Parts: sequence; C-alpha cells; structure tokens
Amino acid sequence: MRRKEKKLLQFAGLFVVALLFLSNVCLWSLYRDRAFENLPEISSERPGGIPVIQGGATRAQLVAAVEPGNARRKDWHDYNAIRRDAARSGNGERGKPFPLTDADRVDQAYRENGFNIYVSNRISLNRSLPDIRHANCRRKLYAERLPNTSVIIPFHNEGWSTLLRTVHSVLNRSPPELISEVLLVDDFSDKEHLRTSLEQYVARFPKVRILRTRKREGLIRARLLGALAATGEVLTFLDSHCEANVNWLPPLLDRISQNRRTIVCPMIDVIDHDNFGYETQVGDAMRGAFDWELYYKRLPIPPELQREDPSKPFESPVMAGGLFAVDRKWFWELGGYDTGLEIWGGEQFEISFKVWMCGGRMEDVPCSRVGHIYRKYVPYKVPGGVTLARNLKRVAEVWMDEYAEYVYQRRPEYRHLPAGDVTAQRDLRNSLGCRSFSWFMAEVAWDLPRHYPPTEPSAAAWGELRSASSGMCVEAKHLSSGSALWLETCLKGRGETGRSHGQVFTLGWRQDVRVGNPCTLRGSVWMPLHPAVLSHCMTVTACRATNCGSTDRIRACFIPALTAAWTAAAQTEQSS
Ligand SMILES: [Mn+2]
Repeated sequence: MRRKEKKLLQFAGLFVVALLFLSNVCLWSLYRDRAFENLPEISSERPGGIPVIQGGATRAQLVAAVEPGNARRKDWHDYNAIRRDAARSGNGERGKPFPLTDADRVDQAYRENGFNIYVSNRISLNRSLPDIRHANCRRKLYAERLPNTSVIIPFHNEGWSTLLRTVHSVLNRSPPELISEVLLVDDFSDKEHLRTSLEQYVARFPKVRILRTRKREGLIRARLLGALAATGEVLTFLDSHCEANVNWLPPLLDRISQNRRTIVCPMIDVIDHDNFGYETQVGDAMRGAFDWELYYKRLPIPPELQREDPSKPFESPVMAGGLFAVDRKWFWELGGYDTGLEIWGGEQFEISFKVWMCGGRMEDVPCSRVGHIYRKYVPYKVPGGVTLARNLKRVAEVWMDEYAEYVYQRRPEYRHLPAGDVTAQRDLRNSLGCRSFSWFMAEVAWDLPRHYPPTEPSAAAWGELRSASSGMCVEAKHLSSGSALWLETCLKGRGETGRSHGQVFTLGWRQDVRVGNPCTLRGSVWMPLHPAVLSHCMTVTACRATNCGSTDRIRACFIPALTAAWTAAAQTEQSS
C-alpha cells in the first residue's frame, strides 16, 4: 500500500516536472533570431585597436597536486593576461577613478543609463582591474577538470561601452576552455547601437551570440530565455554592466564540480557610477538576507561562521540577484525561475529559498570577484510597485509557509493582492520533497532574526528630542526617508500641541531613530542626522513607550561617532 502510494507520488512528480518543462519550452517562441550560429573562425588580427582576447596564451598550468578528494588540482591563473593587464596605462586602468571635470558631470551623461556613459566611453573596453582578492586566493588550486559554462547576460538598452566591457572582461579573464558561449539576451531594446553595430561587433567573437526577445519580457524571462538556449554545463548569469576580475571563474566552477547542487555567487564589487573607480562593497564579504518587508539586506558574517581562512566560500541564505552560477541541469530540476514572476524583483528570493529548501545550498565565493555598476537611478520605466508586490507575494505564498504572515503584518496591502495561480509552484515544491521555511530559518538564516526579528520588539521611547544644552528640538523638515534632521525651536514651546509633526520621533529597539510615534511609524524610515545636530552631542528627553499613551520620560544620548545611533540612559523623571 505504502509502496503504491510512493510510486503514485513519484509519477505525479514526474508529470509536474514534465509540465513545467513544457511550459518553459514555450519560451522558445519568445526569441527571434539565434544570431551568428556559424561564425567563421577569427584571425588574431583585431580591427579597432582591440587586443587579442585570450590569443593563444600559453598558461602556466602545471602545479597539479593530489588533494584528499583525489581530484587533481591546478593553478588556473592566466599569468600572461595578468602581465598584460599590469602593463596597461590610461584612463580608468587598474580600476582607478576617471578624473572628472565639471563638464563630465552633466545630467545628460546619466540620463540614458543611470551612470556616466561619457566617462565609460573614454575608458578602454579591456581596462585592467585591481586584484583586490584576499591574499590566500593567489595560491589556491582548483580541480584540473572543471565544467564549462554559458555566460548569460540579459540587457535592455544598455550602453555600448558598458555592455561590451562586460563581454571583454569575461573573455579576457576566463580560461577559454571553460567558456562554452556568451549569450547576450536583448530584452527588446530600441537603441540603434544595439542592432547591426552590435551584431557586427560581436561577429568577431565566435563564442558570443545575441538572442532577442520579440517584446519586452523583463529581466526574469530574459534570463530564462538565455538559460533555455544555453548549452554549457553550468549557467553563469551576469548583469550587463559588469567587469569580471582576475581568475573569477574557476573558484565558482570548482564549487559546483564538488557539489552540483551548489549555487555560487561571486563577491560583487562596486564600479562607481560617476568615475568608474573599482572598489569593494561596504563590509565586503557579507551574508545575503532580507527584512520582513522582503527588502534584500546584507548581514555581517556571524562569529559562529567566521573561518581562519576568510577566503573560503561561505554559506549565504539569499543571493543579491544578478550574478551567480548554477549547474544547468540542477537549475532546471529546480524548475528554473517561476515563470509567473513578472519583469523584475523577488526572483532572487525564489531561487534562494528553493535551492536551500530543496536539497541544494548556496555559497558566496570570496576568491571570485565581479564589479557591478550600481546605477544612480534606473533610467527606463520599471513597471510599478504592483508587479514587485505581486512577485513577492508569489514567493511568500509558495515558499514562506507561516512566515508569510510576518510579511503581511508589515505590508497589509499584500494580503489580498492577487498573486496569480501558484499551483504549479506548490506542486514543484511537493514533488522535490522540499523542506519547510521554518527549517530554512532554523538551519540557514538562523542569524537573520538577530537583525530582523519577525516580531519587532517594542520601541524604547518616543516623543520630542530636546537638547539639554540649547533647549532646541530635533525636527524633520520633510517626513520622508533620507532627509536630514535639524534643530529648531521646540514646537511645544511655540505653543503648538503637535504629536503628528516633524518633532516626534521614536527611539527603536535597534537604537535607531524614526520619525513619528510607534503607532504612526511605517517601515524603517531612515533619517540621517545633520552634522549640526550631531555636534550638539546632546542629551534629550523622550517619552517612554511600550504603547502610544505612555508619558514616562527617559533621557537618551546620541553617540556622536555613530550617526543616528543612540543610547538610552537610565529612566529619570516622571512627567505629568
Ligand atoms: Mn545592474
């Protein structure tokens, strides 16, 4: 009887997988031309002053050692390429900031791309980057035999130089035998330079192909499209304004070759949107996580997970989104992305929860670094909040079990938002025998509640913040996130009663300051303190509050060194 049931379940599972696969295959109809299928072999003569890419360089590839795993390992560094990079000079080389003049800063430079395209255009497509990896990375050996990869780069109206610098950096800094192909997936761009010029340009690289969608599909389906067309053993997704750094690829592929169910992410470095300088992110190696409004967050690696060798891969609960590598078959076993997700957003949660809960794992690899331009603003129309909300709700409904409630408590508007049919996703979850979200929280994201507790502890205090020395009050001129706080005459002193104005603040459990009282607070509105406020280093009084009616007083003090950090001193006076 039990065996019969098991068989039935297995069949049902297979059926669902087949259905999913078929529905994915339908995506084939989305793109029009698989451009440049049979390209001629290129000569080593490159027009336009473009240096030979991986031009037959003999790489130092001895150093084979037998490690405990019995896999022969070798040094994958391309020392010729490293020497070539070291000899380069010019604007932006070694990831140095471009010397900007005022004329370079005109708004027009940012308008089309969200970053300064004029500056980008004046930096070589083959520019060198600083090797900012941990020193241990230079000595690391990886398996001699690694899977090859298709590099999938979706783009929409990307700038010429930023798109091609992405491609060049991949070709320049990857062992050619590990690159099966580079797939540029054009999500219905209308920029002229991305038509014939691009086709002619990439024709010189036999491994680079362009796929084009027939209508705007959005990032998620564009990635799926690339994944469907890909033939490499591993899928590596990159954004269209990236630069791959020294030896970025072998450390990623090595982890997948050791465990094909591992999704790996490189460290994402920051390419400045003004001057194109190359730097690490604040905090560098951190774990990916989320708050309960489902905003992506980065958490410090907790002491329990810190290793003697900080260059070792570490587990990450949630990926940042755009940059990762995954075994191609494993990606499809996981159902790819939920095709019900629209355009952009939420997909990094879906794939992250899925891989962890369904028998895989996810790691960040410190020895693999890729730079990314974080835009100043998004230059094209992104579909409004509803799409993102709908995507997040789908993810919450399918994967988060009872924890979805914590999201709905913070975003009540999600509760009744229609998220479309999620039956197929739930069936997939069943057929893969995935674990519960509470398992995920207990075993993978166990450090998350330390920073983002599902149930927020009540505020320490709220009320006016009155300077002990000057008697002035802190005021928010504009009640929006990011506007500075100033000192003004206290409203109470001005004869106003005001509880709903810019002089009411809450001192949160995290010792952060938010505008409003605990009942009117919405989300985490971050208010930077104006230097003039900080320099007061004042003592303030505020009403103690576990509820909105309380009027006890406490004294609290700024810690001047930490912007907007507070320390609540002992409770002193009782107010009337
Ligand atoms: Mn991007």
